[in-house]
Amino acid sequence: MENSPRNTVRPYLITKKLVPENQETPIHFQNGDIVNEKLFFRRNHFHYPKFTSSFYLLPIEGFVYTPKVFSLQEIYSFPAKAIRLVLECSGNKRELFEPNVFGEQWGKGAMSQGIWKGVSLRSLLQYTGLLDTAKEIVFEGYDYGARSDSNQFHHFSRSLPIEKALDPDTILDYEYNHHPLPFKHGFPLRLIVPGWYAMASVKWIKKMIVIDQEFKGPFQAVDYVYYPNTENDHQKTLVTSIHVNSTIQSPLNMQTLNTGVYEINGIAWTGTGQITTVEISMDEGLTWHTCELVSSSEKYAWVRWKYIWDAHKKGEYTIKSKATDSFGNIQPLDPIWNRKGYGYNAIDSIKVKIE
Ligand SMILES: Nc1nc2c(c(=O)[nH]1)N[C@H]1C(S)=C(S)[C@@H](COP(=O)(O)O)O[C@H]1N2
Ligand SMILES: [Mo]
Repeated sequence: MENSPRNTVRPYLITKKLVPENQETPIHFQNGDIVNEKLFFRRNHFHYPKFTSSFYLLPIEGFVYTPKVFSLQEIYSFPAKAIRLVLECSGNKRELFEPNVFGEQWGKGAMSQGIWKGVSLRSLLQYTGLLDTAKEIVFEGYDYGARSDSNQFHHFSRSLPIEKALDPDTILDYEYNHHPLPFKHGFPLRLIVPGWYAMASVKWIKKMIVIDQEFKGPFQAVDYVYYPNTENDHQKTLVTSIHVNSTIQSPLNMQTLNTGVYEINGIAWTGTGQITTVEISMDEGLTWHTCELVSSSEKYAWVRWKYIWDAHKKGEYTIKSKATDSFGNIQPLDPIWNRKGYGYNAIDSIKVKIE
């Protein structure tokens, strides 16, 4: 009876807000490398958009030689590319910043991973060309609404510098895990920008506009900016690449265990290169041990790691995990605090009690 399907308990999304829908992945209960669409985190600024996908067309205009409108059929007919990659919200782990910062109070699950498939943006731009003065490409989403800082309506729009837009791994995606892209994740077309925090991966693309200057829309020039100071905007920088990071999935924070041998496991990821090392500490960071990487370390994807822990001594322990990537980036001991709470990547830390 105990193992009958009726009694199988499955994890759910963790609800942060209902409208717009913001829910996180139960990341501690993901033990594979592919997150099912049902458990993929959802992050929206506005209501879901309403549009008719049967007449869907994608215009590319602005500073191009030949403005062009692509049909979905055309886009599906171009050579496709599938990439396993982490999408991580730049607000992931925001609730851990001290002092606390305003914004969605994400725990550790504003991230997921799966297989994204679509056409390189680069191939579409071959048909339009780019003028010499082209600087950035703006991606406008179908969704829109008012922001709390103005009563004007805005679409969710963001831009990419031409160089990143031409990276063959930057794709216009129409499939997730070998199925049509789910509506909530941007059907029929979403941008996927590997290695960058997920705000760059604009869902429900309405049109693309090539511009000859820096885009200043509020989701680029107000939000998704690191502001190091509380009082002023000095030294602000744009949020782009995913920081090297790791999360301990098991045991759980504040779990009580009996003495015994345990497998500590988790994930590590980065937007720059690949993960090279994950280390673990059982003594608040005094001594570190190298973990075994369970899956192969690929660009854009998370790597799973484990460490066998002989917990024979009773007491309270602080377990920490620290990842390093091939660019030599290492998770810092303390988070890099910023006013809007982006890019949290301090060494991951949990407490357990052995009794
Ligand atoms: N059109 C549109 N694209 C968007 C957003 C949005 O609100 N509207 N949110 C962005 C942010 S901040 C994140 S973290 C990811 C979330 O993607 P998901 O909902 O598919 O997980 O989408 C990005 N793209
Ligand atoms: Mo996000």
